[in-house]
Amino acid sequence: MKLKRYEGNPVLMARDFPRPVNSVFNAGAAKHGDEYVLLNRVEDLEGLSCLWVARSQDGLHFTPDPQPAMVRATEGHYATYEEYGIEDPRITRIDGVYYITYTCYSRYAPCVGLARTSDFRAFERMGIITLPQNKDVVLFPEKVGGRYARLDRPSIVVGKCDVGGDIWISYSPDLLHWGDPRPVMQPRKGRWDNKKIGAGAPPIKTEQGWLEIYHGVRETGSGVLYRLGAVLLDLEDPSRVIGRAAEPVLSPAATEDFLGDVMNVVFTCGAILEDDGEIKIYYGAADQVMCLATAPVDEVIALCLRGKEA
Ligand code: BMA
Repeated sequence: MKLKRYEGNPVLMARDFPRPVNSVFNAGAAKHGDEYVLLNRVEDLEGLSCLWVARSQDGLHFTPDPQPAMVRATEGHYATYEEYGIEDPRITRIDGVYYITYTCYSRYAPCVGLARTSDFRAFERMGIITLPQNKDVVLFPEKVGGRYARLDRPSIVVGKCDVGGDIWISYSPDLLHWGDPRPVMQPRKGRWDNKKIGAGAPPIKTEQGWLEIYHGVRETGSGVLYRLGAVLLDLEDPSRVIGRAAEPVLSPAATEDFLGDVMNVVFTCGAILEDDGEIKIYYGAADQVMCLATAPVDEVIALCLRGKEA
């Protein structure tokens, strides 16, 4: 099973934006009323990222807003954490509010911020919800066992200085204070996701379990190689892996996956499950452009169930 790349890729490029920017990639995705919304990571010409909304009626053709939605704070509380920019937003709708988890970059290394919006016009920061180094936070769209839940990826040092990371779950009464952390899954030795892994799109609820599209990284002779994988987590206890696809669902293969600032990268922060069972996975290619790939969700789930447990 492989995701099908949209033949009109890329769906967004730097030149689509109303002012000169370096790149657009790793967007969070949501359906708000009859509109598809991508909250893009847009890197400016200085190399600092902000978050910028683009809208679409069909999920294929997107128009960026005139201005970014959120730019790094340069004064006040958040300036400490956002000094080098804000990146890789994920959007989760909980009880009608869209929560955004995003990477805050600063001299203190990455940590994760939480913001919210009800309309994708006004955005409000709520707090910093991890210590550094942590990234790839995705919120579950509903409480699990009476608590909010999230996946995250605290970085760990492997060997003397190499950085790796596993996917963890933790829980919260209020989305701001998190605890009860448990490991969920690890890189697999010798395989395509052997170096580090991180949650991609927020978990999608299906009858068979929580479907999580994640990224897996392998170190190669020419640098790191980012691919997308799929895993199914237990609905009642999402710290338990039901099945993890053995092979990636998307690997760099199209020209746009190689032609950019960082070669050999496909990276997702957002996916939408349509009523007809198609899953739309939006992904950044080569840290340069935004692309789309699709698959029947049942096929992705079947691949997870065929995979060995992590
Ligand atoms: C990760 C993040 C992503 C990026 C990827 C590949 O660590 O910084 O934003 O797409 O590396 O460069």
